Amino acid sequence: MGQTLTEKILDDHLVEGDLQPGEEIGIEIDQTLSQDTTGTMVWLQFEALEMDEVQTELAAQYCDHQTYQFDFKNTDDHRFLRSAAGTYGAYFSRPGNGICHNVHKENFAAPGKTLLGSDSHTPTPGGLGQLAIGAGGIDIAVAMGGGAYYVEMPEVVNVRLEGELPEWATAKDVILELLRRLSVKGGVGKVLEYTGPGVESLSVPERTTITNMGTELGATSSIFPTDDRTEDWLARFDREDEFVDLQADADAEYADEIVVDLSDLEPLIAEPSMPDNVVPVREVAGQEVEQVMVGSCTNGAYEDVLPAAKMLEGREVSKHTEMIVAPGSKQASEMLAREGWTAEMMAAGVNFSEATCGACIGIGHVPASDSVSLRTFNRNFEGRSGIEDDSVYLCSPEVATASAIAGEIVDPRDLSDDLGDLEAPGFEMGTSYSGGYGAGDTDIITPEESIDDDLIKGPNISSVPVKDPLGADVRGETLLKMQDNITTDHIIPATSDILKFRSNIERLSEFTLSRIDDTFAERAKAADSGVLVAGENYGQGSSREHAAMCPMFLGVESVLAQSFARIHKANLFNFGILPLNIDEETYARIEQGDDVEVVDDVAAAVADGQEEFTVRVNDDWEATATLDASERERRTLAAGGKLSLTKQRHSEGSGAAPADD
Ligand code: MIC
Ligand code: SF4
Repeated sequence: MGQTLTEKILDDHLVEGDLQPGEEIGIEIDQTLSQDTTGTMVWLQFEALEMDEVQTELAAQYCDHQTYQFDFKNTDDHRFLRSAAGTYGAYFSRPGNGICHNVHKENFAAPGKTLLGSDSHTPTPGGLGQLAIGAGGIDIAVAMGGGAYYVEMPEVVNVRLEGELPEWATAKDVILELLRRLSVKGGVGKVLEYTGPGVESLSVPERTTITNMGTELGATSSIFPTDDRTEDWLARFDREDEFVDLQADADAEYADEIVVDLSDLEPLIAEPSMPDNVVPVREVAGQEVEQVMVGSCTNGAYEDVLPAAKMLEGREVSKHTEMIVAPGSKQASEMLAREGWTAEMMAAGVNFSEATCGACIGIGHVPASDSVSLRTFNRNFEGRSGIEDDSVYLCSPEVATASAIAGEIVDPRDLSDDLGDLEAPGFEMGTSYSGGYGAGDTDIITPEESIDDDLIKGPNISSVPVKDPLGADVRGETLLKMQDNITTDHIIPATSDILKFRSNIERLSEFTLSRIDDTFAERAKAADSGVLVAGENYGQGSSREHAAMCPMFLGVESVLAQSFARIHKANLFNFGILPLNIDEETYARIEQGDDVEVVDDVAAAVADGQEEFTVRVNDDWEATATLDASERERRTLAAGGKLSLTKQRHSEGSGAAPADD
């Protein structure tokens, strides 16, 4: 039987296990990436592993989320990251050089290689045939140390693209259509592999918009085959020698097939406050829009901004609306500037931001109260923009720009009818990226160019908390009962007032779950130990391991949920928190404040491979909860987390870090 493209790449990198869906596999990692808000923990954990240098083919450290450096703590983080990259042999991309996914795609992403990144949108370069996966920081640290990455073998789903996009429909509408059909948990445990005749009609930047936002489906990764367009993309960066022809076998078998006829698509929009609240733009047209933002790792390429620039040529942004363009990389900014598009857009009333994540997580350009903000980003979780009760819509640059011109949400087809002379800009590749455009080179410090040979830690950079091994008793108050689809933005918000403590867990933990209940941290500390209860898809969204570290620091012993998001579940194991699955009935019955006890000798049961646990509530009623964990995850949990396990092995003298098998 033939193989899917995903299976081929996994097979090439397999160090443990079989490629059977649901089985745990270990794979070798060729490249890693980390960014500023997860990177400090990555390098502190790498330091704790006591390795001299990075072992992967390539490791890259970006500074992209908090580049405005409002506080010295951010600047200290950036300096620490530069020093760590230099000390241990990683590439360092300076603050302002762009968003990790965009800069990685331009400079390092390579077909057929594996990439592990401490950011959930790491799958972006799947658009050029790289198998890229997002994970928690300690998993990146272990991979940098030469350790395998362990993940449940995903089901590979064939997303067959047919036809071609009609005028005004875009790659963003392809992924919004999938979100509309599958929901934010529809991709959990899956890799979405794109095939079919529609693939060749999409350029690499369009493909990467789709793979980037596959994360919103909860997918482990998303990937396209390679072709002339991939080769052409690499050649634009003088990297054509990295091209590899990659296709699934003709007789490959997929777990499922989804057909998307591109020619049926129309401009779509995700309404507040979930990326899967997708409707045709025409259904919500007419609402006044106060803010429009074009950019982010989803739609921040030069080619994504170009349609906006063309649409604005000779026109103006409405007086009702502020329009901000935040290109995804400095290289994209430089190209737009040199080709005159920046000036054109400025004349139309657009403001430019540096190439940063920024507003995507509420750092700058926070919307006004009671206002609509239209963004080309990938997430619109409530409050993420920096104001509670926000109204953030997600759409393509074309819809965003048309709405900026109209001052209200509008389907660009209707605006072009109104204006008479507004043509669909189409999707055009940039003329040349290399030679002439310097940002790619000047803002990346290679390991050879490093100016550091020691770590520089500012006063806010503390150490990584380590938990004690799992004990026999897991018992405590239900500190919080939450609904479905709780995001890591709920657990540890990323807004600027909070983000500056990412390197200081004691301070950061004070904000744990504050978006749901601002008394949580205090109550958890007072209770000393406790559990959390949640519905489906607990921990969706970002890869931030802080969402496990902080609850652990506050004494949370277990999370009882109907289901978990993939990266967050791995992070719970990595920080020694017991993730138990409960059924709908148990979820409905447990109340906040209830006393929950896992009846068995938990440490022994976890180590023995026990799957079913009895949970006693208020010494009154009992229910069964299940632990779905591999042997390796059980060992990690029993030790109190991955770092504890590694340290334990060190002190027993059983091999050097990274201990992971
Ligand atoms: C996000 O988009 O939520 C983030 C901020 O990029 C996170 C990483 C983080 O929390 O630092 C992610 O996607 O993993
Ligand atoms: Fe940055 Fe937003 Fe992309 Fe996350 S989703 S990497 S915050 S631009």
